[in-house]
Amino acid sequence: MKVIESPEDLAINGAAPAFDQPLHVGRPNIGNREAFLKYIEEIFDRRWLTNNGPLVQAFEQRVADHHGVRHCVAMCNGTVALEIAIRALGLEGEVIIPSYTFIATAHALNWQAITPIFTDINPATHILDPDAVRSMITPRTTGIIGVHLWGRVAHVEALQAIADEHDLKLMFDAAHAFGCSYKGTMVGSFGACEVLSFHATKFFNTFEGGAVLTNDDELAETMRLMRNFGFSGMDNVIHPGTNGKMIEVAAAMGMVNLDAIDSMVEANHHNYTIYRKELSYLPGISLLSYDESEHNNYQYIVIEVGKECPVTRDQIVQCLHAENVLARKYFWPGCHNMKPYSALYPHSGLVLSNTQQVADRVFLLPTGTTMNTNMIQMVVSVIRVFLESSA
Ligand code: T4K
Repeated sequence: MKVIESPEDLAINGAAPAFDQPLHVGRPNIGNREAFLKYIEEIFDRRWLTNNGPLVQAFEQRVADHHGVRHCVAMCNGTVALEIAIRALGLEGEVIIPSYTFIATAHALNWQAITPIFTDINPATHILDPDAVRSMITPRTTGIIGVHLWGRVAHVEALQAIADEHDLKLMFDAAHAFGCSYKGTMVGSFGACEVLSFHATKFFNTFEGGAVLTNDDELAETMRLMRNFGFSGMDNVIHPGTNGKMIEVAAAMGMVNLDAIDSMVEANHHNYTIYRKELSYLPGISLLSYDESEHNNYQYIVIEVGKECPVTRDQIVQCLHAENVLARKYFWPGCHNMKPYSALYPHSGLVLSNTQQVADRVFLLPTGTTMNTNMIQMVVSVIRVFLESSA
């Protein structure tokens, strides 16, 4: 590995990149390969590939147990899981969501002709601000979708109080929050239901996949019907539905990754600790912290670039990309600035000043089981030398 001590060592100034191969945010964690291949052999032997197979059922039970919740309804991905949960809850009209989230939160509503009402976040926590939620309620509002962004659990109590007061449905996009807790209670039991994503880029993955967690027996049953075209036994359709089923191969990946979950969290925690130590000396650079008294998955290394920093967020990202460190500007520029929402609601930014500021100053750095201490120190050296050379 090269040494980065002065501006001439930086790739933006003509030096060779720090890394031969790109370092990705969202590099998949992969559990035991032999165990996975054994599951595949068993799937072939059984010739049962999808449609609520035995591995999907076993996987659902383990995910439900992991989160201390009655039901896990596994799906083909997190977006379809969101769509099904939204429909099963009967949401319509307007639904309040943060703009500062992955676009799927908004699209899952728009796809079903429901209007996402983009609402501002708390700039310190990056999660939906309950006071802002209150101010966005209209007679057309039917629900709120809180997002546990970066795995930091939303203001579940305040949002539930607002939902109860206004007779609204409350659910959570928990795509980032597998294995996270709030006041000791694991994600999965808040609101009417919570939606997980097991996409390849999540610290826990099933290649593609998602699930809805809920303690509501009736809601779970409805979602099980909806993910399988509304079939109740052979030739008997009793509900509108779609194809949201998880396949056996995905569940196999889930089983081996569940076996490795502690080591994956440990790797993320280790990386987070190293990043925190190394970054603490850099002016205007701060690392978003996790509450160590809760269960966290530490899957996102979220950096904020403050006013005291001599360079902009975009300049740092450009410098890192030149070194093959593919830092990401999640979730810039905010859903409200993306199509179709920027054209449909051109003025929504007027009430989203915190969202705009946060989206302009955040970037994410690589973590996960493919990163190690030396790599992190190198990434931070790049930022440090770039800042020093620009001061
Ligand atoms: N709600 C929230 C809050 C979410 O964050 C998400 C998904 C959802 C809902 C919807 O859940 P899913 O329907 O996806 O299950 C990625 C993921 O595609 C997306 O799942 C995730 N959030 C989002 C935060 O990140 P992109 O557009 O950034 O993906 P992409 O292809 O640029 O990949 C990210 C990096 O990971 C790349 O630099 C390459 C690397 N990578 C990617 C894949 C797929 C790998 O190294 N290996 C891989 O296999 O959205």
